[in-house]
Amino acid sequence: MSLTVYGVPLSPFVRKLRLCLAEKGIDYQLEIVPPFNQPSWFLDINPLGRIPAIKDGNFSLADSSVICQYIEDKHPELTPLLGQSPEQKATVRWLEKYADYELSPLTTFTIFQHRIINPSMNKTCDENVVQLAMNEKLPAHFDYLERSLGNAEFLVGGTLSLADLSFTCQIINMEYAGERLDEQRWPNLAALISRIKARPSMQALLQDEQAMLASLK
Ligand SMILES: N[C@@H](CCC(=O)N[C@@H](CS)C(=O)NCC(=O)O)C(=O)O
Repeated sequence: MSLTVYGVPLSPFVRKLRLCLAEKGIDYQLEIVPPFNQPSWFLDINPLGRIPAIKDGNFSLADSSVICQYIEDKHPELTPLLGQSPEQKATVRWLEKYADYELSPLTTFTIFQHRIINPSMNKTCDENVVQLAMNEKLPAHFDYLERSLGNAEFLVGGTLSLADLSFTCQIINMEYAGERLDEQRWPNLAALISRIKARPSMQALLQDEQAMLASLK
């Protein structure tokens, strides 16, 4: 097996990459590298010290979006996840970026961080910032994404893409921290999350993540 993914299972960005590989049917090995105190060889791959990164033969690369794009370009014969037409490709990139840069500061780096990571490191959970993220900041994003999805089965082009995976990966970290998207208010998004979570690619990962989640709790 020549492809190695570096990271930890609970990271939404690692999860996104692993889903991308699973949906394309690409084998890889996961080598655990935490998001802090990384060895110097890892900082040679990503001087920013962020996970995931990969090694594919002699080639190393960092950043989940860049890696998924590389995998898509390298294996055009496998299930495409980045759209078909220029418009679809641009929209997938936009929504992936939206999830990674607009949702993650709230779902992962606020709610998951305070409720799960902080207590595991003997730091306090600031419930005020969690409530602010959940009740004041996230709803406008969910409104936008609910409108973008409409009654469609997937966010872009009627087929699974990295837009759906990136969004759902962020929601999973929020759910691990005890919060759920209100299905009365955002019914289409809630249904999308259920569909993506039911996929075999996701089911396999979620089982894999439970042990690590339990150890943090
Ligand atoms: N844009 C990056 C974000 C990766 C990221 O922020 N990963 C977190 C873990 S969820 C991390 O490694 N944080 C450590 C740090 O920022 O020092 C990607 O998509 O790969």
